[in-house]
Amino acid sequence: MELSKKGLWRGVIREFRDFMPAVKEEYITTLLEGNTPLVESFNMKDIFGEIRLLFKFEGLNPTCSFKDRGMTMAVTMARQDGTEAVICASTGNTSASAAAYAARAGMRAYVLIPEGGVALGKVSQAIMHGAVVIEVAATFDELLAIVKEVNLKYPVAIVNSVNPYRIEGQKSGAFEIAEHLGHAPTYHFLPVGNAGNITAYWKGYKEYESNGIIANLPKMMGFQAEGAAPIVLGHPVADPQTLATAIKIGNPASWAAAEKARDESGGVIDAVSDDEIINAYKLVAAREGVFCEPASAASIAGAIKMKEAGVISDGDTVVCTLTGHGLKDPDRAITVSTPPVKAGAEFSDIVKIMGF
Ligand code: AN7
Repeated sequence: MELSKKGLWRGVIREFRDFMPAVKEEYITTLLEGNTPLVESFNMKDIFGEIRLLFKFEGLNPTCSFKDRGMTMAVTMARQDGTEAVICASTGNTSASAAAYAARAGMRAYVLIPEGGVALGKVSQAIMHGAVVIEVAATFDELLAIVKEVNLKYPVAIVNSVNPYRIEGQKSGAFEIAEHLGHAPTYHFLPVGNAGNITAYWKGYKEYESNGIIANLPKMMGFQAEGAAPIVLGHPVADPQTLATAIKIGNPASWAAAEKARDESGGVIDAVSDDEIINAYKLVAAREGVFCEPASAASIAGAIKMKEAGVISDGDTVVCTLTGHGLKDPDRAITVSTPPVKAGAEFSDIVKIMGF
């Protein structure tokens, strides 16, 4: 038997070098992010019929969310520019990623999080990677304004998706899907919070299409949570509300770019309720063995809504980006599930519970 000759994955900057901003090799800061699975759905045909449905499972990145694709690029650039610290406001995943990549680069990280609004796993990551974690009684949007001001006045690089290098790195998700399928999907669904990811995916698809790597473009389908749906409403939401804390954002930084992605692609930005999000979150875990966090499931909830509305139909290829891992938010998983059955160490009791 021979060993596999497959090369080792080198992270998104090196793998997609021709499409990434030029950086010197010595500054590349990577945890070998990207190369995440595109998992085909088999067990949801009662809902989706003959739609080909696939999940881009971004929870399998190094810090368990899609943010790592952009963070490798943003931290690499900050390092190349000689900056010694990074800062972000975050609903959690950006802070986890910034903290990890800053640690890798030997830089300081400052992260501002809304008090009580960040899932446990994400806070634990930021702390473990040595970031200065500042919890504030404020919304994400208010914190982003503070972070922008710090960036203007002090030598600290902002690594929120207002940093254009974040978008450059994140567009690699679209490259991988295009390479995997050999074409773009008919529809691409994703959750929308600060709206960087929908912007990045659209940029990625367009770059592959204009370079002749793929011949088609998808319709971009963004879904906000009903209580945090500024783009759908057409105005900022001062006090956003949703169980999907990752997308609890009332004034997205990439608002205009997201609308452009929607309009150029002929797509939709719509909202789903928390009930629809939790239903999709439980469904994909129970039926497909894929555990994503609640915000990620807004993409699936959106696809279910669009299937019911007759927008997507048999023969379409539909990709849902599952932006973060379910283990990020164990509290929510436990809250929405049946608790474990308690039993004594008696063989007969246990087999009885098993139904024998
Ligand atoms: C799991 O970490 O904004 O529309 O500060 O963590 O690109 O903002 C997270 C966003 C979707 C929305 N799914 O993406 C942050 C943050 C998950 C997320 C989004 C986020 P964007």
